[in-house]
Amino acid sequence: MFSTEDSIVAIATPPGRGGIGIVRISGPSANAIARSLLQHPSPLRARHATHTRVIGRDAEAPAAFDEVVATYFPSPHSYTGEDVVEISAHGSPVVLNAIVAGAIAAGGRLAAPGEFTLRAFLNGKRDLVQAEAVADLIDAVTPLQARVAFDQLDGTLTRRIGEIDGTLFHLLARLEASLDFPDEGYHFVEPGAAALEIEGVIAELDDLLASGRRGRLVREGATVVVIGRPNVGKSSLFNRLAGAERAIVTEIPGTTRDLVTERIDLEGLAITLVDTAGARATLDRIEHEGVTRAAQARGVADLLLVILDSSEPLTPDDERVLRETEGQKRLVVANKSDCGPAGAASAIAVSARTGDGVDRLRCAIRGALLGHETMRDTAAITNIRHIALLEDARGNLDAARSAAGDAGAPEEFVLADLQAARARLDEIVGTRTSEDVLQHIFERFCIGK
Ligand SMILES: Nc1nc2c(ncn2[C@@H]2O[C@H](COP(=O)(O)OP(=O)(O)OP(=O)(O)O)[C@@H](O)[C@H]2O)c(=O)[nH]1
Ligand SMILES: [Mg+2]
Repeated sequence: MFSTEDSIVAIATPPGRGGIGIVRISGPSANAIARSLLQHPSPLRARHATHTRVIGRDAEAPAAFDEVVATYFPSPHSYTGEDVVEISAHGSPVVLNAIVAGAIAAGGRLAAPGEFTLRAFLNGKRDLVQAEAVADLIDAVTPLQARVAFDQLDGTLTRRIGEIDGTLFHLLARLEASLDFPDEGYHFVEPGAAALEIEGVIAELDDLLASGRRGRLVREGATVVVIGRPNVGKSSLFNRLAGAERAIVTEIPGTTRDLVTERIDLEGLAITLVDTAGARATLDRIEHEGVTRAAQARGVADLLLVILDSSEPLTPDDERVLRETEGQKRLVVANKSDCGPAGAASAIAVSARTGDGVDRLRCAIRGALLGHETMRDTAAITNIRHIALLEDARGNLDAARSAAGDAGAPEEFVLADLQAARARLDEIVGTRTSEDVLQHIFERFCIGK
């Protein structure tokens, strides 16, 4: 299914116009295809920028249509591990499409999404974790997301998993030796010691999994929903946090009737902030629909901001909102601190009008979502596929530990469970991953990557 026999071509730069656009060609005939497009008399020098021109494919009168710089990366020292030629032309879609069309006419095939990175994986240039990190790095919307993705691209997670796998391998080897030489009356590893070692590996997996929840927040972002009774200043605070006058603010209770969303970067966290209609019983059909939508938004929130108005006593509507959200992750915010005494001691006092306390609120949001440690050197794992496989491996190790601690259980049981755990780890880095999983992973990429 994944053929690497042919040569693939695609525009590697984003769609649209720009100063420079790059067409990438990879595969056994990349060099020949490129040369048929270029007006360059001698062969391209490896890893040298060659200034030349691209020519049209009209055999009668092949006219040059742009000045380009072509770079030839012979296999295996290229992104994909194959022969690669990159042609940097002016960033005109017309020019770039003409180069791609010329490459296809010369025997190339248009690359599928992610196919360059897939080939890099298939040729052993990158493991699966690193290939997935390429997509994450390209998709990153905050600097923190980019840094975590680059860490994985750099191999941090791969090394960590390699170490864990190494420990398991060492243990397996000794257990097998004990099985192979039972008559010598000599255990290469005592069952009790094996259980302890497995325990240690479980602790490492737990450590990694604990970073996963926070890592996922960094990678996928979080939804923060602003709720409260009408007129407490939800939309005003929403606008403050968004840094733009997105939602309509008036002194009339019931102003907001729909969900208003805005993506914000909150100290590196990608947050989808949602403003909602004020919670109250209403006969107005439009407002009623807004209140229903607000309730739905509550259901999908990673964090709720429950807004109170510190210039007024709590109303029954406030009390109902507080009661209903008790079990959910929330921050209680006392707004309008500029014109009232601070409300409940546990509430965060802010003023959407003056901006007072808003920085503290930002910190509190980040803290509520991530915990207060910094992300440095910790978020090794962000991807739900990795998390699921690590959890499976942990399950296998649990079983292995029980079997190792149970004098009656045959050692083969321990071996089988340890092998199953290693297989899960292999799947993460891609040493044994089925084709449909690969297909699914690389479909996420865009063409040219
Ligand atoms: N003094 C003061 N007034 C505020 C503050 N925040 C909002 N207001 C005022 O409170 C009124 C209501 O503000 P909104 O932001 O529309 O309130 P809301 O909670 O979105 O109201 P609904 O959309 O009706 O549910 C407006 O007149 C705002 O100017 C604040 O921090 N201090
Ligand atoms: Mg509003």
